[in-house]
Amino acid sequence: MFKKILIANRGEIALRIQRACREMGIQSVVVYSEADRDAKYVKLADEAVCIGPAPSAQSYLHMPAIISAAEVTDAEAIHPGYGFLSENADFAERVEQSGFVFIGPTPASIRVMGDKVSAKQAMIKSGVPCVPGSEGALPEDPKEIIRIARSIGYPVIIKASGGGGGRGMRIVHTEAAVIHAVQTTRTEAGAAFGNPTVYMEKFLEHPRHIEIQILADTHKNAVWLGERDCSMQRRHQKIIEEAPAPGIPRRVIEKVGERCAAACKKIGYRGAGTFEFLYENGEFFFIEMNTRVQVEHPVTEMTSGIDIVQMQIRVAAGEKLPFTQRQIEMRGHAIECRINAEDPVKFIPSPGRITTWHAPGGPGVRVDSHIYTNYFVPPNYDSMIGKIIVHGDTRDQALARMRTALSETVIEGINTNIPLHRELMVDAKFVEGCTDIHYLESWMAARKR
Ligand code: MV4
Repeated sequence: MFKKILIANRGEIALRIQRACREMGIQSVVVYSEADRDAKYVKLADEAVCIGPAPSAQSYLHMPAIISAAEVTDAEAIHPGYGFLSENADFAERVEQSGFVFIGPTPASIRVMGDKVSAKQAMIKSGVPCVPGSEGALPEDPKEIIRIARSIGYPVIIKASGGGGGRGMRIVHTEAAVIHAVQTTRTEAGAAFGNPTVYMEKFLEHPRHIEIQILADTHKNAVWLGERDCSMQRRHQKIIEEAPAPGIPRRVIEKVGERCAAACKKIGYRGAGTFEFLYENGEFFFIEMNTRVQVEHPVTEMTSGIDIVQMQIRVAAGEKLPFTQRQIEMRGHAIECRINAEDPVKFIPSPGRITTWHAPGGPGVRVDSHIYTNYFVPPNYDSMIGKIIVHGDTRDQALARMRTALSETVIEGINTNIPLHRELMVDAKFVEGCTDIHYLESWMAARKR
């Protein structure tokens, strides 16, 4: 096992990774920008290295500074967390070329999944069900494009191969609009991602966003740890996640979960990963794979009892997964609310000093956050300041625990989205379960009037 790991991230996930290291007897080195000098994860770390000024481009995204920090502190491995450089294949490659272990998949896997056309092709080959669409990239010939769109049937969606997470997409309802839409998406994708390749899919109108968590080692073992329902989102920012997904038959999930684990073995995937699906009318359709630990990993940790971050570290060190699929037992129900420093109605970021912080507690309550009383939330980064995660025997119990947890939580000095979460936890449709990806935005539009 590693003696020392460098954590190339900030905020709650830097703290989360550090906790895993401490529990495993591994020394942790953190890196921080000038804006994060007083951060809790910096104070608690064994070692800390300042890597530059506040802007991410000059700190958390600055590869030479991070690799130098690993060199001067004699770290053996680098954990990228989520966001920043976590899905940058060039970074993973530079980490390995500098003699460190990248705690994540191989650069080749990251590259395949980063290109959405090649990711989809890998999934089709591995037997993972995908959204019906163009076989690979769209051709140049307008006649061919029209033919493909007709065979899929309208509405269709044009997506950039270099996009993902909701960037570079365009919905097309009629044949009259398709060529122009393809051209515009190509031009935008070329400018935004340096890759004008686009592909086409059937546009699903009311899907849910369900994802499958997997873990794989370098000894040909791969398991899936159930699913998460992440449909409650606004502008591609998830705010609530839960496991299991309410109302989906177990046999349907099991079939897709087994396919994901089999695909990992087939492509030689290592580490933690997430298969994202759209779920509509009882069917799963793969859209993208994330090759990092995700913000919402705690809901799976609560239902599986497995520490996903520790497993990432263990498989990166070459260890075998310490369990087989049969030994994994999912129990109860978990819900996560992401706490953002923002206006609960207008969503404008609300950085500043936290004057009061009372964390919730009690049975089945977990708080993953780096905040403290007197902490200054810097304006330079994502507005997420923590997550409240609850676990219960049933969804009803988890909901009750989340309502209690939210009622106990006090954050003063800045605005947060806690009032929004309090409303959603008693919303009849959410409580019923099975709300789709458009629910939150329509709910907000209806509330405004
Ligand atoms: C789709 C779709 C409907 N049909 N693909 C948005 C994020 C990116 N990961 C893929 N996305 C979508 N792809 C087809 N064929 C609808 C979305 C989508 C969405 C997906 C997941 C979660 C939230 C979303 C919000 C709007 C659109």
